[in-house]
Parts: sequence; structure tokens; C-alpha cells
Amino acid sequence: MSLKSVKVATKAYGDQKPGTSGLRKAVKVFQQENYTENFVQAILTALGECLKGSKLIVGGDGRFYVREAVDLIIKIAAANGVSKLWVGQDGILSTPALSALIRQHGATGGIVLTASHNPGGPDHDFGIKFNIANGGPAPDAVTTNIFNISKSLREYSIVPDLAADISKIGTQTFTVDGRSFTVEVIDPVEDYLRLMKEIFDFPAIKQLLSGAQTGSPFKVLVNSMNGVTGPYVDRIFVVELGAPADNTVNTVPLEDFGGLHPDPNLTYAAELVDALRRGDYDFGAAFDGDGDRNMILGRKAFFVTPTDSLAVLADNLDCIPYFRRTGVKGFARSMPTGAAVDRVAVAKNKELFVVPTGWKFFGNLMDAGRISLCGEESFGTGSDHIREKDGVWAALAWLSIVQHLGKPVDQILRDHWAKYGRNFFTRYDYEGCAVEPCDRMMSELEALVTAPGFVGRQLTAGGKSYTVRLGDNFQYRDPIDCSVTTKQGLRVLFEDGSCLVFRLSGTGSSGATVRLYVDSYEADPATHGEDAQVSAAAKPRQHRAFSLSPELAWETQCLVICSIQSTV
Ligand code: G16
Repeated sequence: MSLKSVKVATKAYGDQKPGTSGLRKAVKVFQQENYTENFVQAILTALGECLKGSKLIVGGDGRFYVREAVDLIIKIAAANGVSKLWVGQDGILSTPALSALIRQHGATGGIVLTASHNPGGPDHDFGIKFNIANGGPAPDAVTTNIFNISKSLREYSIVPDLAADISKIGTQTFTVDGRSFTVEVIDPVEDYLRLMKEIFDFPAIKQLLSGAQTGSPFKVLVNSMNGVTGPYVDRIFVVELGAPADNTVNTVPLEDFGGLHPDPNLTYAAELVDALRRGDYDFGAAFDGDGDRNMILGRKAFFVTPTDSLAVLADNLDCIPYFRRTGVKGFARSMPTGAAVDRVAVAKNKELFVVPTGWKFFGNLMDAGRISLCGEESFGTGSDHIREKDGVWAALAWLSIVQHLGKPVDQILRDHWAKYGRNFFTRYDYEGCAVEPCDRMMSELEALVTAPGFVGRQLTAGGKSYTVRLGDNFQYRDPIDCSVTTKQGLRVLFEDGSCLVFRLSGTGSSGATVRLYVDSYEADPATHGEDAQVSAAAKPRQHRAFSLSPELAWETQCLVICSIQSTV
């Protein structure tokens, strides 16, 4: 059947500015007349000369509105001269799997439909993100171009009568305006599984889980939080690695995540924490809605902070066949992430890069062969096997290390701290604030930390003195393309390596979220057994290191608290 595209007049929206990772808004915003259509058209127009004949991967985390969005993308892509789309069956693709598919097929890019760890459902969030040909999130120059196009859009092109069936695996070919247009519906798991089998030693992990290695089974509990990782987890952990079926839970992707907030941390993955505290599991893992974030627990819910996870992985990458083949290059972390990995880099004589928050900043370093591993405090860990962070990969990497070292998770951490010292890392989130007072607070704080005389000030807390080494608003110059990104968060670095960071979140769907990150370093083994994790609801003054006494803590807390009070 021969189909024709039409042009539809539209009015531009002024708010389609992608944040840290794509455009994230309430579902109801995307459901406004032509809102989704406009943004998809802006993404395609931004491809410029690459658009005609381009090939894209499309999929999402299964949340509410993914199916509608996939249908629109197919119709709009066909009208814009895209030649082929690979679409996950039923619109399902984890973010890491989509990144892998872009690279495997040499696609022009991909469109990821997710609001990541934000709740889903008609009254919650949706998101659209564009990934470039290396498989990673589009860099700032691309997203700025998309935003600029969206602001002056007057029409979009669509093939209203094109009906592709995304429920069945197979290829459908259409003739649109005399050109051929193909939609290939693919199994979401198959290619990703093949990649994982190339990276990890599956038979060795299987032996660990079954007990063939030590004489008793190593019991895992994996919680997909009703997000997209369910089909991947069931296939990998149960079918391939032989874990009992009841060791994976919440593995059916649901449009509203079954009411869960699919963010794998101690607060929102409490079900996993409780199960590990009660049960006799050796290992727990949870993933977020789109499968790029991970949380790792050991016996009795021993919590591995993302900061420690990155450092331990860096220290043990040679346990993993992929890195034995490729060699271990450098490491990278986002600026607010605790500095534990820095010490590993020094010990191993590897390059270490500190980039702004956002996975997109790791892409160039990976493409240039400068880093093998990177991570963020926001429960993201990944390697250069793809260009997104990868939750399931992180769990398999940890199991590889446990298998190789023959030690449980908690022992691996204690040994790591004994060797390198320990970074106590905590993050405090102030959500749902009004934008203007938060912006004002950040300006006032910036004036404080960059004032003459701030460097060298002695601050005492918890009986310990900290000397300010640097106060700034973090700026990053990409060592590969030399692009400069400014105003990425306020830093106060101390001479012993401890650090305070303030920044505004770039992933919220409305209002402002203030994040305060505290990283304090302890070399003294007597302190290493202390609990790093203060309740997520705790105020900064409860933190063990930076309590009320020093001027800095007092001033910053007042500013944060005043700003929050002025919003209620
Ligand atoms: C996204 C990015 C991450 C980043 C995080 C920060 O995560 O992909 O690289 O660390 O946002 O979020 P915020 O700006 O709120 O601190 P995700 O998992 O939401 O895509």
C-alpha cells in the first residue's frame, strides 16, 4: 500500500528544553495538542543532512504513554524520510539495550522513551531523549539545537494512515511518498544478552550461584521494580544463570510501575532492603524504570554506596573477561560523586576524569579510548561496552568480582577501605521547591564560596578541622572536543579530599530540587565501621562531619533552609 505524508500546522511550545537527560515532563504535558509531535519533529529536523535515509532505534521503559509515543514516532519518522526503525517489541527497550543496539546496527541514533526513575502513570512523568550514533545521550550542542528548533516550529510532517504492528517480531515495509520505509520489531533482550555473554564469564557466575564453586549456593535477590529490566533479569538470572525463579521479583514491566517509585535507593527500594535484612540472601540488586541505575546490597542488606561501587569495580576490572581483552584504560566520575575512585586511579596509575553530572559527558572520553569505567553517585555505573550506564551490567560485574575473589560483598568493601581509606558519602535532596528562591540561594552561595579569603579558611566539625582548598562553580572543559560547560554546581573542596557540593537537579519534571552532597574522607580504620547513610529525610546538620559548628555549614544550611521555608 502506498502512503502519503501530510504537513500539519502547529504552534511552538517554549518549554521543550532537555534537562540532564532528555525532556522530562508530566504525562499530561506530553498529551497536550501536538506537544509530543513537535518535539519528535524537532529531534528529526536537528539531524539536518543526516535525516534522509537515516536509521533509528526506538523503545522505552514500558511506562504509560510509551505505546502512543512509539506510534507517533513511527508515523513522523516515515514522513521525514527516515528509512528504517528498529523498535523493541511492544515498545520495550531498556536504555542500555537501546544504546547497545545503536552501536550494533550502526544506526544514526535512537529515541528513548523514559522518565527514568520518576514514577509513571497518567498522573506522573514521561520523557523523550535522543541518543547519537555512538549510542550515548546527545551532548549539549545537539540538545540546544533541538530546543532552538522546537521554539520556532510551525509544522510537522506525519503519515496519519501508517499502521505498524509493534506487538509481533518481524519486518514490515511500507511505501511512503514513493520511498521505502521499514519497521523491524525486535526482541528487546536477545542482542543485549549476547553482549553480556561476550563481556562476562557466564559459566563461572552460574557455578557461583549454584554452589558448585563453594559448596553452598550464593543466593541472589533481584528486584526490577516493575520497570523495563524484568524481561532481561528473568532471561539472564533465571534462564541463563540458573537462579531459582523466585529470586527475581517485580519482573513484569507495568505502565505505572505497580505504584512503585522505580528509583533503586534505600528509600524507594525498601522492599529489597527488608527482604535482605530478613532473609538469607548473599546479594541483592535493584534497577530503575529504564534499567540504567542500580543498587547493590550484600548480606543483611549491607549497602554498597555508588561511590564505593565505582571504586571497587575500578580496582577489580581484570576479573572480567571483557577488560582482560580490551585492557583497562582510565576512569571517570561525575563531580558530585565521592572521590573513592580517585585513589584507585592513583594506585593503578590510570587517568581519572571528573565531569559534570550527566552520562553524556563520558561519551567523548570513551570514544577517544581514554576511559573504561565511569560512575555517578546517582546510582549509575557503566563501562565503554555501551554509552549509557547499565544496571544489569553492574550487577553482573559485582557477581564476577565476588566469584573471582571468593569473598562476600561486605568483606570486599572492608578490605577495600583498609587499603584505600573510606569516603563517607551522603546526599540530601530538597524536592518540590519554587524555582526563584533556589536560584537566588545558589547565587548567594556562589558569592560566598568564591569570595576572596574563602580559600584557606579552617572549618571544624565533629572535632575535626577542615581547611578549604577551593571554592568554585564547577566548569568543565572537555579534553576531547574542547567544549566548555559552565555553572555545573558549587564546590567546596577541603585539603584532606573531603568535599561539599550544591547543585540544582536537571531531571525533575516541575519546580526545583536542591541537592547537597557531602563526601568526607577517613583514612583511620577505626572509623570505617560507622554507618555512612544518614536517613534520606535527615537535615544536613545531622551529618557526622559537617555539623552546625563551622561557619560554612551554618551559612549554607541557613541559605538552604531559608530558601525552602520561603517556598512553603
Ligand atoms: C540522569 C543522567 C545521569 C545523572 C542524573 C542526575 O539520570 O542520566 O547521568 O547523574 O540524571 O540527575 P539530577 O540532575 O536530578 O541530579 P537518569 O537515570 O535519570 O537518566
